[in-house]
Amino acid sequence: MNLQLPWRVLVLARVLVIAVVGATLASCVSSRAPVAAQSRIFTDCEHCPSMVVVPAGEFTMGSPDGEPDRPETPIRHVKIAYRFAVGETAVTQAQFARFIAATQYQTTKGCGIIGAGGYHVDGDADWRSPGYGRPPRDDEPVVCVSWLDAKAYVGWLSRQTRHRYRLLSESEWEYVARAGTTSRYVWGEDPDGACKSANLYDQSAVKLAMPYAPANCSDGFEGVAPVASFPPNAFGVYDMIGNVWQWVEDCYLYEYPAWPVDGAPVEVLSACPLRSIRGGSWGTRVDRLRPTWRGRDPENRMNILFGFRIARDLDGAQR
Ligand SMILES: [Ca+2]
Repeated sequence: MNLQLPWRVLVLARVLVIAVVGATLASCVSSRAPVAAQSRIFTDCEHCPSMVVVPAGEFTMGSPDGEPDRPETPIRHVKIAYRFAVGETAVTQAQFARFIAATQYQTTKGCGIIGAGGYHVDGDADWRSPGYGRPPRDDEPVVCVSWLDAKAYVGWLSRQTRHRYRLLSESEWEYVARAGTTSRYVWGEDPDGACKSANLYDQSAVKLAMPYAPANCSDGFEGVAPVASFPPNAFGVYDMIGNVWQWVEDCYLYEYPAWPVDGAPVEVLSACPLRSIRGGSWGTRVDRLRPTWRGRDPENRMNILFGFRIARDLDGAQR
């Protein structure tokens, strides 16, 4: 399938985002002292996700190692000239449950799960019952949530805190995942080195009998792991790679467009058929845990391996 979108589907000018969002949030953000100004890690309310301040910076995005139908090119230089905050972990089951309780937001049922015979959609599965064969733990990342559900969550959190919460852009995600590394994997060049850094499809999980080879190491988790079960990266952020895939803001384009390269997300003026999702998961083979690998799925798709991570603007920025 050719996923390349016609160029009449123009990338939205960021000014549109500023116009829409700024109208509602500018006064709120500018009237409050930035919580993160003196702190590298902060929360905006008692039950809000813990946020890590990530510095401005630049990096090389992309790789020549993409699969035939999944390019990670053209490789380009991205300069993120602003600091921002990113969720220290993926959004947890308990954090998402609080959102549901406060809003009565309705997710839909029908989630892709892993069972006998591989993947199938379970019509009764949802974030409360994601097909683990047991209830999910409060400190596990919420899964069986769509991109639309993730957007609803950050909208609610923004209204609650009067700060602008959002999803990461795809380039911000890769910048945070790399955290200054330049190797093929964030842990180095050796795929067998994965298990000290990430929960993936490994020797602990051979019973899953996925249709590809497990990594040649043991991370100790057959399925999902509680958040922050593995060491943080150099930015102090946990689980950017592995455990659950993380929805990002961007509309997926088959190859990267020439613009934006300033940290802004790729948006299109028409309906977006696929959203980018990053990081790999406990059911993912190791070569897809490279920080440049790009997943893409419809924005209403739910999967036992799909969760999300949030971001927040700082310094009055409204991206
Ligand atoms: Ca594992």
